[in-house]
Amino acid sequence: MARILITSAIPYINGVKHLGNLVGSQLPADLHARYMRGRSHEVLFLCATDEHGTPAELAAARAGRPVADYCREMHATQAKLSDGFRLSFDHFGRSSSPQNHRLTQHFAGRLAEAGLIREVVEKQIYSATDGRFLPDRYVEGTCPDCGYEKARGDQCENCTKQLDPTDLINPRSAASGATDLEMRETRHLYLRQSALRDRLDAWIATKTDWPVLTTSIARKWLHDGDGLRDRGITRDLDWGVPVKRGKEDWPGMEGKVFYVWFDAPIEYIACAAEWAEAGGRPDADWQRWWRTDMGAEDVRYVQFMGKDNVPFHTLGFPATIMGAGEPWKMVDYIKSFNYLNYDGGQFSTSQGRGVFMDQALEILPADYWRWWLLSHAPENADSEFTWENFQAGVNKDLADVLGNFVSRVTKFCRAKFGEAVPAGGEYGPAETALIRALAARIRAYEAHMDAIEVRKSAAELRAIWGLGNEYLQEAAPWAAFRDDPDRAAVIVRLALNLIRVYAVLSRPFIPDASDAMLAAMKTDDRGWPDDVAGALTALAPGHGFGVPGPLFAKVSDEARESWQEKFAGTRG
Ligand code: B3M
Ligand code: ZN
Repeated sequence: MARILITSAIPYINGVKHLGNLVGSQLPADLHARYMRGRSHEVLFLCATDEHGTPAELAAARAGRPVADYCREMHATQAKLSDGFRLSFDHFGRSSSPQNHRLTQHFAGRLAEAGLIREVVEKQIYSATDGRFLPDRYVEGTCPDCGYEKARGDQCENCTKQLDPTDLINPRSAASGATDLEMRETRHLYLRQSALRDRLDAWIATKTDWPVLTTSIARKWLHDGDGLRDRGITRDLDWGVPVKRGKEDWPGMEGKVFYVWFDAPIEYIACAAEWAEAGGRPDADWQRWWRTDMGAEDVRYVQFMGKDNVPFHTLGFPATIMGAGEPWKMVDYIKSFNYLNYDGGQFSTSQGRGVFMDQALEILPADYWRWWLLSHAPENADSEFTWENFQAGVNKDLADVLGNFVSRVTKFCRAKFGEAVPAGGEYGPAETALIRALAARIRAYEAHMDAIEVRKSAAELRAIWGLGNEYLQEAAPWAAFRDDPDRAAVIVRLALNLIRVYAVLSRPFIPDASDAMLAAMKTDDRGWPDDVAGALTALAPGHGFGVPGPLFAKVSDEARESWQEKFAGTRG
């Protein structure tokens, strides 16, 4: 039995996530966690909300709420949606937790002691009216390129030009509209990533098994000119982790907080501490996942994220850990994803374009989304959500293949033999052939799941479901029943057992349907089919079962069209 630590990139607090966010980190992480638990490994699966930074402050201001309240409420909202999608986190934490405050300050202190932090005095925009420095997004003005009057300090939304706040014409504070802006000196901490470059390079070089998407991004930032620049890790904001050196105040840093990308990855560790505290466990319980001097040396740590987050996880966070010089667990495998597009364009949070997690669950249960998203995960390239493709995937794979199999088998057995696994006859050549074919496919499925090849796993699972239908079609128990009821009993007995095996194998993808199949088979036996022949006799003659309601309803053309229309505009 192995021990697997799994983290998903922690979603920003500033609103409900869309399906593109979901399939880029949390959902495949959940697939892996469920699979590893299904194989009897010990798993700790962590996620949290990423609560600091300008986006959080601005979202709270827009909602007219104090930022701490806004974050608390939005964390609850996101937690509820995670549950709705059956994301099986052992803990869904918060980067604003006291644990993360302490650990972030601790890491900063260690880095300072190691000589890896330097102080830099720079000029930044200050608003006397607001009594504060204004981060890029807090400055608005006219775009020098296109003349758009509401361009933000980091980018013009109209023409997409990347901007510096000082580029803006007639700059004003986005918070108050004040125009009395001036340049003032402010002091910030920089992490000397450049000093760690060789160590990072050597470390990445050992990761020969990582997806190309991950290592190519890491290498690009390591080697492209000024890629691994020293990085400012503090900001002039109110909301965040106050800048301290361990427990000590940091002279000159009063009133400043750490940059959100400094504290967010540290939350992966803090989240384990939150998990322990929430469960009344001793510190040693989380340290055995995170400290290689306290039991974590045999942990396999896997991270999931969208490609835009890769530089922070291959370089930024490892630099923090290496630089701290303490025996913290480093990541063993980084699974990254491309983007999922929406119906000919992009999903967009700022424009409310696409389907968001709350909207998705309002129209269909989680399994429909989980199956389609995972079977179309943007692994090797960007992929696209279209309603036609979604309808086709759900109707074919879930309703026609899996749902239909379960329904046909259970209804036929109830009609001819009653609601118990029928006795009589023995497995013959057709069953032996099926078992052999199944075993080959199940071993392939395991190999893809072990390798976190999400699409290939889905394709293999679909083929495994297909084998059941093909067998049923050829063995034709309804025909056999007339001349040889024992033969029909054999076929049905195998098929009923196959439903349980399907429940176990499919569980990582479609947990609710898996529950429904196990409940229909009146069993809690989630034993993995290591031995396929044995697994297909687990439900013995006489074992009761029930006919479940339809596992999946088809998506009608009318429904598809109405959703297409409903989601064509932007979110209100
Ligand atoms: N919150 C970005 C994102 O949600 C960021 C990830 C942090 S992972 C430590 O895509
Ligand atoms: Zn512009």
